Amino acid sequence: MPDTLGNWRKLCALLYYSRCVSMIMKAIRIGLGNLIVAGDLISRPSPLKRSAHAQSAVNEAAKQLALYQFKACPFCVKVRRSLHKLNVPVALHDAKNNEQDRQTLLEQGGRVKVPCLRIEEESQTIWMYESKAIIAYLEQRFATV
Ligand SMILES: N[C@@H](CCC(=O)N[C@@H](CS)C(=O)NCC(=O)O)C(=O)O
Repeated sequence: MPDTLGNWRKLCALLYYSRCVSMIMKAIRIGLGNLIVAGDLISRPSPLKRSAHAQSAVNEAAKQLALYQFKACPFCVKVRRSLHKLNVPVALHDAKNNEQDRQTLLEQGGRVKVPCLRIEEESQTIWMYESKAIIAYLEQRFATV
């Protein structure tokens, strides 16, 4: 006779074990994410200083940009750090906790991957993915203004 009760017990133990492992992994991920956010906050470089006129042009240009991001994503931290350093006040959209922002990113950007910079141009809207590409774009556009 097959040991049905024994097999059920083994299955339950396995499920319980894999749930514990996934909870521990989640806690480590959240802990690391928050550590990176805190590390960034205490080590940020001072923002670029410009004349009032130049800064006001940058502020105006920043209205055409929006960053879709997660708070504790290390790639998003890198991009936010670059925005801070370049002194570009870009609107941030939380694509993890804000359902509407998440949906907009999915429908208009094409996928829920962050960071993603929305760039409004005269004739089109560009959804730029990849932190390296975004930082290169920001540097090229704002580092010398
Ligand atoms: N190579 C990308 C990596 C970005 C990335 O892996 N982002 C994660 C969050 S930390 C994400 O959006 N994952 C969801 C997915 O890939 O679908 C970059 O540098 O921007």
